[in-house]
Amino acid sequence: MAKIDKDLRLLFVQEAERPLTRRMFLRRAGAAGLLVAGSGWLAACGGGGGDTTSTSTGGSSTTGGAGPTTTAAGPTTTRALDKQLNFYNWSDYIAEDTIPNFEKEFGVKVTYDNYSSNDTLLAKLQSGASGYDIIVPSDYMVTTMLGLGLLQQIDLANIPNVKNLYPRFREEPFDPGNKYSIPWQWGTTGIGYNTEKVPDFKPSWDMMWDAKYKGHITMLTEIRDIFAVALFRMGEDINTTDPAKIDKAKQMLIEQKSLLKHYTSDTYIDELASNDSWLSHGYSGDVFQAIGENDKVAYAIPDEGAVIWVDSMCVPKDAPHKYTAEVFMDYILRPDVGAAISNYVSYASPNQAAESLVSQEIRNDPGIYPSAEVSQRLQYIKELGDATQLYNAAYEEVKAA
Ligand code: N2P
Repeated sequence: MAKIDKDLRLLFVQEAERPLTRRMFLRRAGAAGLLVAGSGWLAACGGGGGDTTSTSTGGSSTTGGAGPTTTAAGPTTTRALDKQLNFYNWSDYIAEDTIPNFEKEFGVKVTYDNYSSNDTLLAKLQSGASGYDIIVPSDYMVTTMLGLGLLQQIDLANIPNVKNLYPRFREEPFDPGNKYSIPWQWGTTGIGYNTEKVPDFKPSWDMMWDAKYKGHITMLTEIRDIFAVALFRMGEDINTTDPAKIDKAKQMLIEQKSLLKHYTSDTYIDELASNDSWLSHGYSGDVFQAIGENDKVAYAIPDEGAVIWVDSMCVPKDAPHKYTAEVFMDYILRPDVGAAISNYVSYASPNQAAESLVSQEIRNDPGIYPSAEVSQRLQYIKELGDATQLYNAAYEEVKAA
């Protein structure tokens, strides 16, 4: 018992240095021999690690208008919150207490479901009333959804903490003035690799075509992300609309297929952590979550360039609980809530007021907050209008090959 107390104290000393992610906690607790089956203390740390879809918190699994319709008590008075909020977010992208704390403070049940690509999110929204109140598309996908009329304007009067954002996140080209979107987190898409299994690693997309590592390479599932890798490798614009270049990128991706373990956007954290995957095309924070579990894993932004992105909270056109969604967004923009998310998921925060609360280890990590020099090689994916069909068709061919 005394040994366990000492080990626990040690864990908390480490925690004071850098807030532990759930994964880091589990790894350290496991190493210290503290994982006891049925331990209530551990159970309190939350659900399982593979939170891909349909994770429901707050004991509710309702999707749709469970709460009373939002009504204004009077023209200028405070409105009532709904009892329910339906939130659809990327997997591995929230601190474990973010939702429980909101539920406790506001008396709102949150149903929390996950997706792992913008393509899945778009398909869900296009398939009709999703019942979601908040979704978190990336920059270019906000533009796509606006073009398709899938989003509704938000009322910034209900989100006074919008002032906490860094100025650049108040004037994003895809939504100047935050009329439709409130930034959640941002990052880059690079390579997570195993320094021991890939001793000759070079920061180049060529690594993802190295036949020596056949069966241990994974690529993400998002169409534009995958094509961006091939186009960077070709030295081309990742937003090209030239059919010949898209076709060449397609051929390159088809050649790569036999080397892949698989395409995945939500299992590679665990696969990197357990030495199963040695080279993973992945999102920065996800790779840093794997690094928290396995110190042989590292993250690289290839010399040819990489995608930078910002994901933002938006309200679908048909959201049943819009006002409650705005109150939730305001809560997320609190400095302590925003910092806790970054500290847990290892992504960069758009919240300037949270800056001093984000752990130094995260703030000073150039893989999470890239230097000015590296930033010059980063590019945003852009919405391409009709040319999107060229990518979608090419992707179908890659899938079928
Ligand atoms: C989290 C992935 C988030 C970022 N797993 C992709 N834009």
